[in-house]
Amino acid sequence: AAAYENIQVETDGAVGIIRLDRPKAYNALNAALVDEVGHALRAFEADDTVGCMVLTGSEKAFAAGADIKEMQEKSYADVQREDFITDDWEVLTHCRKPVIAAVAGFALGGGCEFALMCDMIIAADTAQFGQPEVQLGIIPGAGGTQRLTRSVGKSMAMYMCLTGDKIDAQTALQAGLVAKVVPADDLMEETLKAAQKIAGLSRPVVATCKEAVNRAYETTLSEGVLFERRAFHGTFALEDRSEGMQAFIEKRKPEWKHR
Ligand code: CO8
Repeated sequence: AAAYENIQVETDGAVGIIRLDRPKAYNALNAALVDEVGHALRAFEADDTVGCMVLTGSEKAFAAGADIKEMQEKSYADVQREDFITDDWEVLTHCRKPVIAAVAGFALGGGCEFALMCDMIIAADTAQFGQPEVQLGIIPGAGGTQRLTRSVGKSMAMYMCLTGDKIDAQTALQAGLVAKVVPADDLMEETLKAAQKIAGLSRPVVATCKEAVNRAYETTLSEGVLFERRAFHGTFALEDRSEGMQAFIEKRKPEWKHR
């Protein structure tokens, strides 16, 4: 396995787990850490034994945002030239296998944005989400004004982005930012349960389903519905589709071929 300095990587059955691990800085997302996450994601993406991924942090923090000490020295020309730092970060949004963010503690700034790039968020009751960028004289730069707004709607997004106030896990649940809130001690167990369930399904069906949901963010309703219908039709070409329905009728568990 590759040697990483800012993350830990392991597998649990068919689930690939990436744990952000920069405890000195609440997992602040410096370039090295983001680069390592990209590397680990690509490795799991290419690994046929992996069907779903989990991105998590520590008990205290998912991530406290981009590394402020690293950003502090940069000029406009620097960030513009580097296209700071979208390319590396957006790796998360390109992968075809589902990624679940398991969030405990702080998910602030780029940390909240990183979680929003995942396909769903499961939160510990200790989770706190926020976009505190305005307090640093900047605005969110990795989806905090865009993905967050689509996730929680205008009023809550404006509230979070303009005040910088954190919201707790229950508020995040009510707002639709997270799919589920669980006791902090159960975070990994509950997240892995969902991840294992996904990883146990037919791979092409899961990938097609994720692709279809994501179209909802990129296109009009009628185009999205058409995309969905064709993708749905496409599943009828799979042996796994026959098997899934056959198993239901025979009252047994399906045995997916494409795993
Ligand atoms: N960057 C660098 N270091 C950090 C960060 C950070 N984001 N957050 C915490 N740290 C460091 C602190 O500097 C401190 O280091 P040291 O011990 O060397 O002084 C250590 O972590 C512990 O922090 P605190 O002493 O502050 O701990 P507290 O428990 O008092 O507070 C908080 C914890 C609430 C997490 C607090 O540290 C905090 O508010 N952190 C900053 C949160 C923040 O503003 N995040 C947004 C950053 S900006 C951003 O993310 C923009 C993203 C744009 C993406 C661009 C991509 C295109």
